Amino acid sequence: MQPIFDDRRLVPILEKVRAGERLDADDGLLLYRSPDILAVGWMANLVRERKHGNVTWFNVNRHINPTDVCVASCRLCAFGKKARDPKAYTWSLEEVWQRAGEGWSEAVTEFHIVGGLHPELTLGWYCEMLRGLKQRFPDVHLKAFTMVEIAYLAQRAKISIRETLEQLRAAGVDSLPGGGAEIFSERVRRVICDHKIDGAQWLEVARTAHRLGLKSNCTMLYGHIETEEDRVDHLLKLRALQDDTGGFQTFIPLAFHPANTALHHLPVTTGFDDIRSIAVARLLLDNIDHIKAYWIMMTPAVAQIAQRFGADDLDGTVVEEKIYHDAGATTSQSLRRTELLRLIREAGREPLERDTLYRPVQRTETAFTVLV
Ligand code: V47
Repeated sequence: MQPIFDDRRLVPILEKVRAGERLDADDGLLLYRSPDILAVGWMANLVRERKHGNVTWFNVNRHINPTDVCVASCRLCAFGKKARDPKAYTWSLEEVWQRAGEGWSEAVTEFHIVGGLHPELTLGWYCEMLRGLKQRFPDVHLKAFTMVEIAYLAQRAKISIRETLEQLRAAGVDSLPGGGAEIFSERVRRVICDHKIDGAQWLEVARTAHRLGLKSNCTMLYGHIETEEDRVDHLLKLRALQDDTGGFQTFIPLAFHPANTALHHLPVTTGFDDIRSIAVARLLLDNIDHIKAYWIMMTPAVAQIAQRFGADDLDGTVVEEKIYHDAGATTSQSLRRTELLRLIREAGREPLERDTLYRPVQRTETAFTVLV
């Protein structure tokens, strides 16, 4: 079938997509700039169905944020607090272990664990936290610590990134989430997150993790002061690293939520931009298997539509979310498994529950089995 595109400039891109050819930076810019969202989405859907057929993956997980105390003061963030802030919190180990078991009625397959850069919690403390979680929840995959947290823990422990990752893995880390990447452009990072490791360091930590055999995810924060060139540059840097390591499992575009941040004057992203971010990622990141629609960030309604614009994965039951809700998200904190199933089925897709490593999961009311 030859689709009719309103924006004829997209036809050469369609030809490349049909031939399975890699898109370049100019293609990426045009995809971000074209008003023909249906054409962009049509091509992304083609790639998505080529890779995953009619399946939409989803998972049953719980987020755990042990502390919001953070030495960095990133303008993009409403979550991090200074230790002296009366609203700041740090859970004890017992609290982490207890909360991990709360708030969910169906067996979760994943704990997603991230937090602030705490000036006093040691690598030893985090390792004990992980060992305690593994002891209490041996079947649950621990997806823990962004590249930024890993670099900070290494710096404080005065050991290499590699050694830090090895210790965390020995204590229970099974894979790494994709947060903290923001946008790699140094010009933009100086404004939105000047206390964080730079883009090259983020990529280097990811490379080290992948070399050790740890899978990770990757993200891009969009909708603040970045340009379309910055977005394309970010995606192509992720693609280049993936060519080398193959360690990224999924890409998650993250829309900037300005409320309660130092950048609160910026407007929120539009549905158009959120859908387009999914589609362009699917088209440029030809070597990353999955594109995830994170409903907390884009609302369940938009995440549902995203399944027809390039996304093949819906994350997740979540249970307790702090980072986006501190920044003004009005979505709920949790979706039940049955609600995820409904969002997927109503989009005409086949739901397939996965574990963190994208292995199908079979479950009863209270237990699950990973099909390997
Ligand atoms: O690291 C922080 C970003 C990330 C704001 O790997 C903000 O499976 C928007 O990384 N507005 C956390 N974004 C979320 C994240 C994530 C979510 C779901 C799945 C996975 C995965 C990863 O959110 C942070 C930061 O990049 N963030 N503040 C804000 N105001």
